[in-house]
Amino acid sequence: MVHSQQWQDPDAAKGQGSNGREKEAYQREIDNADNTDISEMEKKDLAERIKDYGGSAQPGGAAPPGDTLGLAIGLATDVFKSDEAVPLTITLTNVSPNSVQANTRLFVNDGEAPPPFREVSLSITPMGSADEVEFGWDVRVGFPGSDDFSELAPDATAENTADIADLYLLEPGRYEVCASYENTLLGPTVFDEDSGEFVEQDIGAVKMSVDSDCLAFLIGPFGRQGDVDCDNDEDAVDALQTLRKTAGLGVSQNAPCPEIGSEFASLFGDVDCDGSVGAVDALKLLRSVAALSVTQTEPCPDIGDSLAPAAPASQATATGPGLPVAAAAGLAFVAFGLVGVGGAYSRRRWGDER
Ligand SMILES: [Ca+2]
Ligand SMILES: [Ca+2]
Repeated sequence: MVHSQQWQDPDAAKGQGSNGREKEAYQREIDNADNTDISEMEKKDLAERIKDYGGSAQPGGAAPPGDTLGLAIGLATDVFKSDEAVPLTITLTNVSPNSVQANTRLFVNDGEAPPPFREVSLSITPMGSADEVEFGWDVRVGFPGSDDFSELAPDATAENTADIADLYLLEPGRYEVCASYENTLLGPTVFDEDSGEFVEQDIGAVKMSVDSDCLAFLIGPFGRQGDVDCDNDEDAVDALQTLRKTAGLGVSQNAPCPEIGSEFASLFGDVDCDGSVGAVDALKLLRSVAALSVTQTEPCPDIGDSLAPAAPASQATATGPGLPVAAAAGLAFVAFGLVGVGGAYSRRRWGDER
């Protein structure tokens, strides 16, 4: 059994807890190493992973934990189409009065990965649900190296942008996203050729964890035909908002909500699907409220019907044979398009060709 499969037995996984699950998964890879082409060096890397796993951030480092680093997240807008990227900006700020050494790689990984391999983990939950959205990848990133640590002057920031539509199994809907930063290392972990081991260098980096505030966003098409103010009903207020929009007046909506007339499930608010949003749409909303007939240009979702498409092709978590973890020199697999801060971002789906 390989690492990724270990995660796929929900009952076993639940019983074990995430720490035990991870630890066992890594141990399993070492145990299986004799049957694979994992080298001694890679075995050591795995052993290091186990050693470093399981700690939430311990106090220590040059600066005391708390009020040293601040974490913020940002989105350029709060409404996205289902085929669009959702670039989340993650900003780490030195909020202390002193310069600090910080792990500024800001690698976004599954919250169940060992701490050295996830400076940033996200919690994304559908509104009104407690179930977190699943992380869509099985990532192997190495320890943060020399380029991944930076000295941050007071108020200085490090930033990374991650496409959360790519990283997470998001479907059309409303979500809330919150981020956590965690660093458990005193400095970069580098491969020492003399000893043949990975060595954690103590540069007094800040060991701490910190959470960001949360943001709401919407992936669409989503919502219901005619509910132009996104308050989950189609009524005279929606007709009024449509008229206000048509008259160039301000519109009150329940955010996140697409702008009326924006290209979103055809034109948002175009309840008769004739290609424009206007007073006729408001009238038809009122007719619908009064249970009168409404003419539409078909195909067109009826007023009150869901604007969400049929289940989108969601990204499956790939499975495959266990592949050797990063070799010492690289600690990196196939580079991908996220903007990293001072370090190689890399990831791979299990089973992908290198
Ligand atoms: Ca409404
Ligand atoms: Ca119309």
